Amino acid sequence: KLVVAVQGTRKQHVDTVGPKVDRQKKSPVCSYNEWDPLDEVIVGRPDNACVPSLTPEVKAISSPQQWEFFRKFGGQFFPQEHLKKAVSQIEEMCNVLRHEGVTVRRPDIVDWSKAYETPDFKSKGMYAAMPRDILIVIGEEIIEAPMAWRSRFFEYRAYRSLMKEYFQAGAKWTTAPKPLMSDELYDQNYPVESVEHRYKLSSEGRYVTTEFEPCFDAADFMRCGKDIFAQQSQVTNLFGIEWMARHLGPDYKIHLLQFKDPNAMHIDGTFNVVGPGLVIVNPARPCLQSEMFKKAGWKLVEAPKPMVPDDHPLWMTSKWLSMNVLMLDEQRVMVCKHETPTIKMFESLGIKAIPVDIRFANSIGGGFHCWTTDVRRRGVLESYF
Ligand code: ABU
Repeated sequence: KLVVAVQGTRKQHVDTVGPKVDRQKKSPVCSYNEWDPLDEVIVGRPDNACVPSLTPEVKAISSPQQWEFFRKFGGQFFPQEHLKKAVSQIEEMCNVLRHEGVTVRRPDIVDWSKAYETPDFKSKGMYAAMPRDILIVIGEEIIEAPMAWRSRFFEYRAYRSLMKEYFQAGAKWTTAPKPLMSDELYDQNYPVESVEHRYKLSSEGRYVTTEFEPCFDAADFMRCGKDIFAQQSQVTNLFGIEWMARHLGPDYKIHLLQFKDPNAMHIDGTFNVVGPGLVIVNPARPCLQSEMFKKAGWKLVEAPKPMVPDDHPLWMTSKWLSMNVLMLDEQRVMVCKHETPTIKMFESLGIKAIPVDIRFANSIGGGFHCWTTDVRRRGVLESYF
């Protein structure tokens, strides 16, 4: 007999090493794509969100006009009045999800203003607002991503209570290799002064993150059953995509997509798959492989121009959050209540819009897709491509 320590007990004798779960019961974690009927979702928290410092990786995704904000507020909380409004908007979003029959789970509240130091760097935290960046569910497995920002090094701590609970109930729980985030991970001389130069660099596959060690944000992957679409970006390197491909093995095929996007960070404001063979594409960030989808019979629909006014602060993102929607199933989409053209576009596709207002929450970096990680959708592994 093997002897293992089981959580919450002294040593126990068991016949085999393995999870103490009822194997007849279904895993609480299970999702294969972005549109099957949603049963359970994690919604992020704006609480205690802090502004990251203006490090090379932050500079690479923000416009020079925003740098003064990061210089002034880096390491401090986002403006408190703004955060209060974000908290109440996200509470309302959770209520709407519950009303639509979805179980809502939340990360723990953490003080992100605490300074920390590893052998390689010093930083403060950022937030647990965007679970889509750190967690991805593929089948019955939930994977914690090896994110590239130093301010996000300890973000996983806010999700540990949930991860332990899902694991104990039968989910497969993986943390990808944690990056050191030493200086070698970042191109210290990444030229961010001109947008034109950034276009050139990204077309050559050069981003601020080097290939020193694997890193990725989970939001750079878009799940469509056996096919998963990924982009290299300012936070996701080829080493990280290779790790994911080998980790998932032959049941899944990862397709590397390229877009004309000088600030690439997260595929879900660029190429959002909302149904089998149905993609909302960003007209400002053309996909170099769009022919491949057309040949496969997929429908590519251009997102309408975003409606967000110029004076509304969007500190870490573009206006294209308008297309960063969350599918509740193939017929229902959670979409910004002010984005009338986007609502009309979905209605013309026969998809009912569930309008919600999270504009103040958008300001700290994400739309409905970013603010969530779907934990369980009712569906099976299929091929759509
Ligand atoms: N995950 C947020 C993406 C936002 C943008 O593409 O601008």
